[in-house]
This record gives sequence, structure tokens and C-alpha cells, in this order.
Amino acid sequence: MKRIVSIQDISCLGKCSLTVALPIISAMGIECAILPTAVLSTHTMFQGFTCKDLTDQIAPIARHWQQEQIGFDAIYTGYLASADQIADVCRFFDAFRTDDNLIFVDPAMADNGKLYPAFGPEFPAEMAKVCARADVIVPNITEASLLTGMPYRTEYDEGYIKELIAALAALGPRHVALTGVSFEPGKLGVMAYDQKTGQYFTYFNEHIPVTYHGTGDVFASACVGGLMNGLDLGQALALAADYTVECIRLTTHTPKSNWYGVEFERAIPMLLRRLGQLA
Ligand code: PXL
Repeated sequence: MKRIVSIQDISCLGKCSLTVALPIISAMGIECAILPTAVLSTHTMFQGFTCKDLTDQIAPIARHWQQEQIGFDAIYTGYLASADQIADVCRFFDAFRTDDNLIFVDPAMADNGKLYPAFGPEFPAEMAKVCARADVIVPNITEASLLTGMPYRTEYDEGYIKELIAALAALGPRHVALTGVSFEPGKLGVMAYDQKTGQYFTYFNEHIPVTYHGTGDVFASACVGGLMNGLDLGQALALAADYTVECIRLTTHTPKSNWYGVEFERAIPMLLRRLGQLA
């Protein structure tokens, strides 16, 4: 059985980060070990959340796993709790990277033009160091602009998106998959670029005009789960996009849940059906 380690926070309630990654990746038949970066009472869109930073646990946990000669088929990072822990996460990559495993980075730190509340302006440059070591990164447009210093635009053309992608590729990752891209009304999707072959890939789905918290985590988890099931990156991105849209569609019936998160659990049968057709 393939094994991922997911490095991100535990938001005890609120349908994001590890409470999303664990069930989705497990349902896809992949072991999901965890390295929690912090424990929060809720995600940071709630008022008054608590947060216990676990930076001091990363190195000792990594050391123990090395002593036990544990390996991972993929290292998947999401929300990192502070700039202080970036160096530990980079050291973790250096310790556990092999010739054939995958480093998959979701630089979860911002959306809709704004950094999440827990981060200061120095954070994006730190996150860029994590992206530099990745095989695949999956930023949204806000994160891409913060990582590269390029302006954030809500109205743009393909030229802007390709410039953002080129600036992200210059940070170092082999594959850049920019999410939340739209070139025509009613369609939303992803544009990816393979730095080694110079090839672009795009996939668009219906744009349901509501935003929900945690959908980036749903997307990233399904994508890495797809890759571990042997899908190529294009197939995994398309599967993850379709699953995320289905989660949103199923949640639109529940009023006022935007800030809480999507009912991703209800779409797991669809995810597994599609995976079964592809893998
Ligand atoms: O979904 C990304 C995420 C993960 N973890 C925490 C968050 C957020 C987004 O706000 O607050 C704690």
C-alpha cells in the first residue's frame, strides 16, 4: 500500500486541512500518516480560535521516523502554522526525499487577494522556499501573486496566467498547477505547466458562483490521492476539480455554510466511482 505523509494543521472543527486530507486520502486506498504543524480549535475564519504551534515537534518526529527507517511515497504539505517552522519542513523534505517519491505542496496561506489572518507579510517569501523544493505546487491566484510578487488581478487574460505560472516555475518546482483560473464566464478550472517538457495542461468545469472555505484542501487531497493511484497529473487534476465541484454542488443546499466548509463526505462515492474508472 502506498503511504503519504501529510504535513499541515489540525483544525479540530471546520472541514479543512487534516480533517479533510485524512478521510479523502484513506478513502482513495492510500495510507495517510500525519505530521501536524499546529492544533487549532477551528480554522482561522472563526473569531477567537485557539492555536498551539507544534514547530518543536517536527524535528523529533522526523528523527524517530528515520531511526525506524520509515519512507513515504509522497510528502504532501498544506497550511504551515508559522514562518518559524518553514526551515524544519524543508529539512524534512531533505531527509525523506528519494529518487522516486513525490513532494506535493499546497501553499495554503491566502485567498481572494488576502493572506489568512494568522500570517504576517514575511510569510509568503518563506513559503516560496517550500515551493522551491516541490515536484508539484497547487497555488490559487492570490497565493501565486504573493509567492512571486506579481500583482493580484481578478480580471485577466491567458497572458497574465502564463506570466504567473512562469514566475512560479522560476521558484523551482517541476510542475505548477494554478487553481481557480477562469477565461470565460461560467467556467472555472486549473492551468498546469510542466517545466521539463514545456507543456501546458488546462481543465475547466462548471463555475458554481459560491465560495466555500477549505475547498483548496479538498482539491489538493483528491489530487495527491489520484497521483498515488497511478493517475498522471492531468487526470489527477481533472478528477480533483470534478470532485471539488461535486462537493460544492451538494453543499449549496445547506444555507450559510460558506465559511464552514463543504460536505465533502457526501461526494466520496462519486470520487471513488470516478477513480475506479480511471485507475
Ligand atoms: O483551508 C486552509 C486552511 C487550513 N488551516 C487553517 C486555516 C485555513 C484557511 O483559512 O485557517 C487553520
